[in-house]
Amino acid sequence: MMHHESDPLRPHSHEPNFEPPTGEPDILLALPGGTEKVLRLEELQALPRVTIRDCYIVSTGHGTSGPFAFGGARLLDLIERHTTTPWNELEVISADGFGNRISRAELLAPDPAGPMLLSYLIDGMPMTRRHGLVRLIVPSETDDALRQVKWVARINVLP
Ligand SMILES: Nc1nc2c(c(=O)[nH]1)N[C@H]1C(S)=C(S)[C@@H](COP(=O)(O)O)O[C@H]1N2
Ligand SMILES: [Mo]
Repeated sequence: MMHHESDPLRPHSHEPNFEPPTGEPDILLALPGGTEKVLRLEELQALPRVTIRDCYIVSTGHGTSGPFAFGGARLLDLIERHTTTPWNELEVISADGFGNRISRAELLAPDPAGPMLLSYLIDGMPMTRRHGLVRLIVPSETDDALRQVKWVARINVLP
């Protein structure tokens, strides 16, 4: 029988976690070639702040919440600030092992709904760890919240 590997970062059905798995919002950025940088919240806050209004978190299990205005740094701004070598794909992985794969093409051509954010503000207020600090916001995703990754802990930049 054929064995199929499943990609843990590919959207799949999932019961969301509600308890923050760890305390600190630091993000480990792993760059092509092996360099790793620890990003503190202050570094996200120093990048241009973008707000995306009318975002809904649509859960197949526990209903829809929102609308929220999510504020934060553009994911593309952060990557471009820290990377000079060419790259093709990002893996955005949470502290509870949830994740999202993002292609360079997708990041360079933002959806009309808005660019992907590393969000640390919700409705103009600091996001709490319980809310997901730091949360990936993918405005184009309106189905099942599988890309709205809470507790981002690691970003792998792949060639
Ligand atoms: N880190 C992490 N992010 C996650 C999940 C999770 O389990 N862990 N669940 C996803 C799913 S399936 C849903 S429906 C939403 C729930 O978001 P909420 O807690 O803001 O309602 O978070 C998404 N992001
Ligand atoms: Mo979900």
